[in-house]
Amino acid sequence: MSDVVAYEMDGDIAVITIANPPVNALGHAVRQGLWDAIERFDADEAAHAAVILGEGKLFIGGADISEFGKPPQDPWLPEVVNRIEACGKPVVAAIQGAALGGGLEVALGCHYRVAMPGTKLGLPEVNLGIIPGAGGTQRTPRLIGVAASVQMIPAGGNLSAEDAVARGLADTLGEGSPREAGLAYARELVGQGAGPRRVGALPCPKTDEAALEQARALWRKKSAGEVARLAAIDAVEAATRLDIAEGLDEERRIFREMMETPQRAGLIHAFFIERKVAKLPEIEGVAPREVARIGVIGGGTMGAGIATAALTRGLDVTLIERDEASADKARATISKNLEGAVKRGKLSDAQKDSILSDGFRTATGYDALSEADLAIEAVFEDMDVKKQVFAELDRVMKKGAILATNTSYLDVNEIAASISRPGDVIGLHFFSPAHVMKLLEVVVADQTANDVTATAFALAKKLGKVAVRAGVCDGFIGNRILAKYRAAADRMVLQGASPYQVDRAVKAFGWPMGPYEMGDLAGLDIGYMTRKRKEPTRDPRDVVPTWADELYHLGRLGQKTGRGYYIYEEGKRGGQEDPEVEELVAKAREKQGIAPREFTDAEIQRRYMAALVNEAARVVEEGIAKRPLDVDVTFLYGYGFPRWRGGPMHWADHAGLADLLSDIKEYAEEDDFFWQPAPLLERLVADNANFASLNDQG
Ligand code: 3H9
Repeated sequence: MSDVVAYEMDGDIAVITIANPPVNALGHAVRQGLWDAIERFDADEAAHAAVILGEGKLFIGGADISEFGKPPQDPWLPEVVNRIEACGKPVVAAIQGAALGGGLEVALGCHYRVAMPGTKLGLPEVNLGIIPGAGGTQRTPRLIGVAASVQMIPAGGNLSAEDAVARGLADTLGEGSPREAGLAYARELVGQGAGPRRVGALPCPKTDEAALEQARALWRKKSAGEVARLAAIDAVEAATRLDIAEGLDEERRIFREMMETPQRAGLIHAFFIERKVAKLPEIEGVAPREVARIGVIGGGTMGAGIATAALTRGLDVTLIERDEASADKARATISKNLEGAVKRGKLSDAQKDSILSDGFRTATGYDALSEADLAIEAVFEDMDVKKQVFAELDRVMKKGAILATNTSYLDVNEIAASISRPGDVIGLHFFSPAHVMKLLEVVVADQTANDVTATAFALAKKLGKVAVRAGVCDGFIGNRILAKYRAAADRMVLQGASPYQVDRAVKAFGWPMGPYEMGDLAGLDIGYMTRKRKEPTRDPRDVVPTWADELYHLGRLGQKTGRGYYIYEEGKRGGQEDPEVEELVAKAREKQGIAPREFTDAEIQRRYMAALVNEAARVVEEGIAKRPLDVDVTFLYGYGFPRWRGGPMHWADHAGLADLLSDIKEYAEEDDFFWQPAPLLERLVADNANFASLNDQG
């Protein structure tokens, strides 16, 4: 009857199976198929109960997200769920793997739920900028109560099968296959003469003001600027004061409102690009090399972080240091990192101990890497030092091993050219702390073999990282673009904005931190060293933040010295603004004869983002990032760009490229050195196109 929904009889039980790989999403054909199957079951006198199953590893992953934004097609999911619920004979959902979003809503429309052990039952809609729209906010509190609902739904969270049964979201844990478990439960119900038990007909518990208030306070703080999480709480609250039909209408109204927000578009963009980022023609169908044993050279913060990331994911790690004392220090750092994982509940104490005793060793000579499949150097950022390390790796490593550098700006082509096997060389740019940060820039050099790139992507997956392909240039994708918008911030400060106003404005946009707070966190010595490094090639028209150099010379290096742009008091979160910094800035302006002017927060945000997007357009045009989505993923995972804005390139498309270009041209009237429009941006505006149109190119 339907390609994606099968109907068959097993004795007196109708078995309705959804087969719509990969996640049995509830696209139009599935909704229609389910509708038809339920109608048939209702009319089928030989069928005494029905079981709904999802074929494959999971029950249903939710509504079909790729249909969002397109004209809706009947029957809508809420109608399908209501139709299932209205059925005159018992309907059982047999759930395995996951029942998410609309998938759980279908299960809640069923009269009984059997969950297989290991299944996740959840409503992740808010992560996509919407709320559950097929009864999830109305039926869930009827089963698990208001407090548990406002813990789960605005978090986009889920319950394990065991938890779901304990709380009443599911009725029982299944045994055997989902089909066997569903049939057994259905037969039991038929034997008992049980009729339909409609969740919508159950009374909703009374409101729980304290739980609602607590949830609102939590999400106002945790996800400032996001609308869907708070809207989901409103929808649950509606369930407590309205009957089921009115409650479903109210949920629908809020759902539709959320569908229209740019946040929904941003979050769904983020969902798809993080799955698309690893799809690159150069590695499609290319088998990665096997990586089980890795070497890490250098046990500083970065090397120890990389080793920690690898160890926690089951890789065997040999760490090379120059002497025993440094090796012991590295071991201690790794042990502390693992201790943190134990505290966060990610590892057990016993796992930590066995990782350190079985999977990890240190050595002071390179020969220990003769059997390693891949080595990553994380030594001092100096070309000669790196070349020496690579010469050693070239000498000791087996044929087919991969030689990787964690450099954050040095020329990977030059490193590769210095050894006998440049095809095996790649950049793996981790972000600090490497065992926490999700981003990995995979820096592909001119001669890097495709299977080496494929291996880097496979390794990233194994490490739980999100890999982005980057080309070779100073700073690759992320840090190269960062340098530009940091410079735009310094220019605004020189012209009259205070660093604190810049930080505040940038945070109001949604960034987790402003550039000056970020500088304090990273250490102001890093910025100073970068300026020194770039000094020989600096254009005289470039703005130098002399006040930042002065802070460095005063030993105010940020959080680690208790003072930088901000003053940090022991035991207090965050820093206090420092009037002495304002004085240093004022002196710098005076020295250059600059009369300070006022900036609005909106102008600060606009200039900051214009500098970012303009440089990002160059990065794409030069092929450093293959597609705008690579920039978006880099900023979402490496720089804390607000996910609900989709990424800077998605934001730019939404803000309007023509407006952005006209801003840049206006800024260029006062400073045509810094504000040169990127040719790609000009071309897109001339063609009335956007960055998204470039996302399908390889
Ligand atoms: C909703 O339900 C709204 C309702 O309340 C109301 C409606 C009225 N749709 O992640 P994977 C694709 S909102 C379309 O790599 P995994 C995905 O793009 C929805 N496509 O697999 C990928 O495609 P490709 C609420 C989807 O095993 C492929 O499937 N649900 C959907 O690591 C494999 O995905 C959610 O938010 C979808 N719903 O993880 C759940 N889901 O191969 C979203 C996946 O072309 N999904 N695809 O790259 C997930 O969290 C994970 O995909 C899941 C499987 C855990 C299910």
